[in-house]
Amino acid sequence: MKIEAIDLYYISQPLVRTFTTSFGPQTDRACLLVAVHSEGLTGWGECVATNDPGYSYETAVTAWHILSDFLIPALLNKDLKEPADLYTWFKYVRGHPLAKAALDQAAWDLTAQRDGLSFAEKLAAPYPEGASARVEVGVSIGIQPSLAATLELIQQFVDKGYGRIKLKIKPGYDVVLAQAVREAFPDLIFMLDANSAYTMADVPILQALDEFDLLMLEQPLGYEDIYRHSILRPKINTPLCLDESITSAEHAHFALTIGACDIINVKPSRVSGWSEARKIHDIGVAAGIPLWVGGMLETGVGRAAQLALASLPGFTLPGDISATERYYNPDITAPFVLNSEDSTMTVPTAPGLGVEIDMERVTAVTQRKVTF
Ligand code: OSB
Ligand code: MG
Repeated sequence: MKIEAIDLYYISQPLVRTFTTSFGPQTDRACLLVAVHSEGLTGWGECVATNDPGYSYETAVTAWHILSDFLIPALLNKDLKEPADLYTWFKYVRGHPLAKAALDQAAWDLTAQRDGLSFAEKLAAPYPEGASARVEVGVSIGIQPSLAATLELIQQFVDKGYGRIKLKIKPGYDVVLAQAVREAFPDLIFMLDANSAYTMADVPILQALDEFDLLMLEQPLGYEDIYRHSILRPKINTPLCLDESITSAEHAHFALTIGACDIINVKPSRVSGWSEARKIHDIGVAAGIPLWVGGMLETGVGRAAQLALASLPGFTLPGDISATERYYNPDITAPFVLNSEDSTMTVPTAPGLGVEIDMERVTAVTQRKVTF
């Protein structure tokens, strides 16, 4: 497929509710969209880099630079056969996985449409089990102004049908939170995400979390520090999950080899895209560890592709793929809704991403658009 033109959008949408993590609060969510045109088809991708370099060193502005000055020129006029071709063309650009993943997503969407397959069917092609029709999901809750507000919000999401709750923690707001939640909800399946806010000096705090029967503890230590997670792991009983530290299949392999984690949160954006995410899926399955698909407050464009990834057989734990209306209302696509009876979301089945994009809404939230 000859890549004829690419549109790049900088959009910003208000969040339904402020999302606070150990990095700070977020009230509006910027992101980039790419639309890749070839042979009468358009593939869409979302770049989840945001306003600040808290989670990743990339921001929407650095991703705009990397996409427009390097990645888009490297893709234009190329003959795309399969999405993995992108890794060859992008190889000379070091890092910048979030920028790369946007075009990777669009390449999967485009080639899946060409093949008459849904994104999920195309991703699941190597597996005899195929893609699942529904995937289990949970909800990620930011740091709230008070414990009472947190408990109330958990109750609201439980009432909506969410079967797994994730809570953000930071030093000073950890044991007290876990204790209050466990007391109020004795049977709740919940987990904590520290976003790298702790060090080895905090081991006693992390050990104190053992008694709350957490599903897992996500990324307590430094974002580049796979090694110290391997030192921490035998010191705590809570299953340890890595997010930020796993930036490639190579690092997933390394982490499992040295015993740095029990579980991996696979975010396609964090690892340069869906081909690499699938490699990590295969490494995790071979190692016999549970996997789940992480989120970055995606719009419906990114959510559709996350659902496709989560439909692969190795994703056995609920993903951070909550209904889009909890972040954006309206969103730039038709909303993805929770199947409240079993805390699942339905994987799109139409060719490609299989989601309807509301171009009027895209135009309304676009701050900058360039066509290459
Ligand atoms: O660490 O998983 C994270 C959101 C933005 C950046 C990092 C993270 C998150 C979430 C939200 O936890 C997941 C979601 O609901 O999309
Ligand atoms: Mg995380």
